[in-house]
Amino acid sequence: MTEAQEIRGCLHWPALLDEAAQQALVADLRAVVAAAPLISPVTPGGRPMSVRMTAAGRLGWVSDASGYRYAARHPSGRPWPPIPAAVLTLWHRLTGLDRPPDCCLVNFYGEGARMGLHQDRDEGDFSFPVLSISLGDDALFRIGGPHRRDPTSSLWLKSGDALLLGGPARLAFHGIDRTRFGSSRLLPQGGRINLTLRVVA
Ligand code: MD3
Ligand code: FE
Repeated sequence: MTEAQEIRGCLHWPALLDEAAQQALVADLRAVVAAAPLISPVTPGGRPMSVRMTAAGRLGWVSDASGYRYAARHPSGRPWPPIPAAVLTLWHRLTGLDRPPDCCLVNFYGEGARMGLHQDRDEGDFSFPVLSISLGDDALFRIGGPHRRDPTSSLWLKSGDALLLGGPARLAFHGIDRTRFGSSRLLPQGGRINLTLRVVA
């Protein structure tokens, strides 16, 4: 395995996945999106997010007029498709955990999409890490500390990179300031996919 680098308590594996492994994941994700189409969530304030999302696994993330939460079904009423086997293998290998994640969130960043600084705290047990896998266009990731006012560090995430957020970093504020649309040729139409694997409860 390539060397991991530590930044603000996160472990970053640049270029963990080679081109063939990235292409294989994209093929798996096309099947996920066919079964559970991308949706445009709304923020708690009711504004549409620029990132489109879907999920695989026992639970996925949904948002509607009554708020946002983890749910066992896509808004279509169908259960979420299974998490691709290659994604589960990465989870077990990088976290060292025997238990599988409950959710593989799939975030899609088209041109101009971004994700504001936020904390992920809708899961039941913050002692479990979150694993992120980046595919496609470069993205400027920013991470701070447990308080919004804490200083932040930035890092470009590239296609094939993995990031493990555990320990104190699990409750750090983080976001995606921007992407370089079209910087990668992995997705023929451009864009970025980020997978986050989580234990929800
Ligand atoms: C740090 N996604 O889905 S991945 C998210 O690139 C999210 O789509 C971003 O933030 C993306 O919630 C960033 C890196 C990441 C994911 C989860 C974290 C960083 C994290 C959870 C806790 C702390
Ligand atoms: Fe997050």
